[in-house]
Amino acid sequence: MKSKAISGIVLALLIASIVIANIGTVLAQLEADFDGDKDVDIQDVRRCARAFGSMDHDDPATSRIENATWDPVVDIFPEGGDGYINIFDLRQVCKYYGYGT
Ligand SMILES: [Ca+2]
Ligand SMILES: [Ca+2]
Repeated sequence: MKSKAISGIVLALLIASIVIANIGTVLAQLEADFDGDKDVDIQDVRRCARAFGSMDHDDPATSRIENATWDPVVDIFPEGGDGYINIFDLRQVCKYYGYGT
């Protein structure tokens, strides 16, 4: 009787840990859904790729306008963004490609 109760508690803890782990994944996947259509598809990758190489500010020391294609929504890596759209942001979108389809 006591071992069944312990097994039940262990099973409940296991299920709770799986649910908690998946909540983090789902939130990350939703973060990569830039257009809010509940899936991460080529449109989301395209939006990130369009901003690739941009920064949240223009560097006056260069002739290039770094913030011309800046899109703050696609700055998802590291968490909270870093002011640069680079391969790590694009990788994050591609990591969740196919979610919701
Ligand atoms: Ca989408
Ligand atoms: Ca970034």
